[in-house]
Amino acid sequence: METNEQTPQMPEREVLTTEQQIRRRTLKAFGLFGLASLLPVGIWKYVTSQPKEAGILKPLRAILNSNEQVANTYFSNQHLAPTFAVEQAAKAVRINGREGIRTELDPATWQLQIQQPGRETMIVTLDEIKALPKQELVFDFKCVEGWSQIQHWGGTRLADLISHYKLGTRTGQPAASEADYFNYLGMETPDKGYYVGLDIASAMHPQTLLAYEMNGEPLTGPHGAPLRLIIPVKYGVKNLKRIGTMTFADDRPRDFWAERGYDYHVGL
Ligand SMILES: Nc1nc2c(c(=O)[nH]1)N[C@H]1C(S)=C(S)[C@@H](COP(=O)(O)O)O[C@H]1N2
Ligand SMILES: [Mo]
Repeated sequence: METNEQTPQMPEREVLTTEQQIRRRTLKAFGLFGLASLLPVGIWKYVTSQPKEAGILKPLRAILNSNEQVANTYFSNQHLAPTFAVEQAAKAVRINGREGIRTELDPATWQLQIQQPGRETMIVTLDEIKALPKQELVFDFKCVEGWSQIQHWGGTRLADLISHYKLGTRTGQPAASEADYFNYLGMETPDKGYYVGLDIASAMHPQTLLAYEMNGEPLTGPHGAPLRLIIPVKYGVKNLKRIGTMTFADDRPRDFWAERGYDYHVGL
């Protein structure tokens, strides 16, 4: 959302009743059943009529495949955002929201700090993140203000970082099941000026990226250099620019716009 210096403002958005929220969450919890209820009938038929490969429907498998063993195969949150051809992506990408990114940042000294209960803070560099499998994504980025734009991002899947570094499990070992993961992942800018909380299933979603490129070029400062979150299952607000820290937790992490009265999940 567009904000001014002192008082961040956010326009009205659809407010769900508690009943609607529970219904949505229940649908999501049921995974593919939830998917069935959200997709147009034709698309659902297409997905279910595809042959299975290793127990996972092929169109979904195509998204999950990577050199890394993707831990998100445990998760039922498989509602996929539609994707587009690279040529359809906007050249002039909108810039919106500058909380936590107004100060200068030296990309050379930037490091990602990863915090997990009961474990020492882990440091990961941009080069290490770039060494993970690269994923590109062209999708319709939606802001709660009401605008949307087809955008082209490149980076690594957050799920790949999590499985590669064996992050986010209470055991500190690779996940044996979905239940091993902490419930939430919080992210903050290095100056703590902007922060978001994510349910772990959304964080592990196969389209959730730690992006370091936009339109095939390194990220620019206003778009969140050196590393930002791209999470198509959420509205723009959760797509935190300039990630400084990631913190796994069982309690809900703080969230900038939820603190200002908006729905915590802002899911799509
Ligand atoms: N650090 C930071 N990240 C942020 C915001 C912000 O104010 N500060 N605004 C959010 C909102 S509301 C939107 S719509 C998107 C916009 O991303 P863009 O500027 O790349 O278009 O960033 C999100 N991430
Ligand atoms: Mo936004």
